[in-house]
Formats: sequence, C-alpha cells, structure tokens
Amino acid sequence: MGSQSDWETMKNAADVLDALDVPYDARIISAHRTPERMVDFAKGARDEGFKVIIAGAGGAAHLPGMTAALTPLPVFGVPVQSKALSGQDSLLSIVQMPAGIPVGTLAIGRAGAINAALLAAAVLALGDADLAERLDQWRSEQSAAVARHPVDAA
Ligand code: RP5
Repeated sequence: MGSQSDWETMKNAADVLDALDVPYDARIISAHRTPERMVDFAKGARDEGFKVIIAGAGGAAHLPGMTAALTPLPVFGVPVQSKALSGQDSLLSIVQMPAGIPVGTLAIGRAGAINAALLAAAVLALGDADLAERLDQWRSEQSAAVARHPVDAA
C-alpha cells in the first residue's frame, strides 16, 4: 500500500488472507514518496517468491500501474477512498491502464480490499487444492450467514 493511512482499508484484505491461511507480506511502498523502494520491490517480487500482488493506493494512485509495469506477476489494484474525491480519483487512476500492462481493478475501499484478497486466493487456488477447499468453505460459510428474512433494527 502507498501509505500507513491506507492500512485501515487494506487490513480488510489481510484479514481475509488470514482467514484463508494464505501467507502474505504487508508493506508500505509509495510510488511518489519511495519510488526506489517501489522499483526494487516490483522488480524483485517474483524472485522473492511472491505470486500475486495486491496494490492499494489513493488519490493519484500510480502504485498499482507502476508495479504492474515492473513485474510479470498478476497485480490487483484497490482504490483507497480519498478524502477529497471519495476515491473516484483513486479508481480512475488505477482502472484506466493503457493496453499492454493490466491491473485487475477492484471496487473503492473495503469491498475492493476484501475482493482483492479473494481474487488473489482464487488465483493461488488454481495450483493449490487445499486452498481451493478453504476458499469453498469460506464461501459456504458466507452463504450460511445470510438470513433468509430481514429483521427490524433494534
Ligand atoms: C497515496 O496518497 C496513498 O496511497 C494514500 O492513499 C494517499 C494519501 O497518503 P497520506 O498523505 O495519507 O500518507 O500515495
């Protein structure tokens, strides 16, 4: 993620990965403030053993696109909700990649962070039958937790 301030959003992705027992490394890497850290990470990520990258950033959110430009790994972008423009800026700056360098862009904020983790897990599950089972179980539990009828608020 681009900043400590993104953690409140990106922690939702980490929580899902924890629930699925998927190992990850949460790092702060800013395309603007720490560009060399970004280049080093993105260029070395595959050799470090990473399989999928989830990049969350807000505002002029260059992190997902620049990371994708520097690694062959799949990159999922999470637009963090910005104060000034409610994340519309983040979304548009992540989603409108020119043809040739893909970033799989999720929804703004918490939903996007959760879905980025689920999507990353689904990619990893293609080569990991145990993880595929855990993902199926997660989805079954989610379905079971949905009430059939609404109740009035207390
Ligand atoms: C982006 O700028 C970060 O991803 C963050 O969403 C936004 C604001 O960062 P801070 O000023 O809160 O550090 O690079």
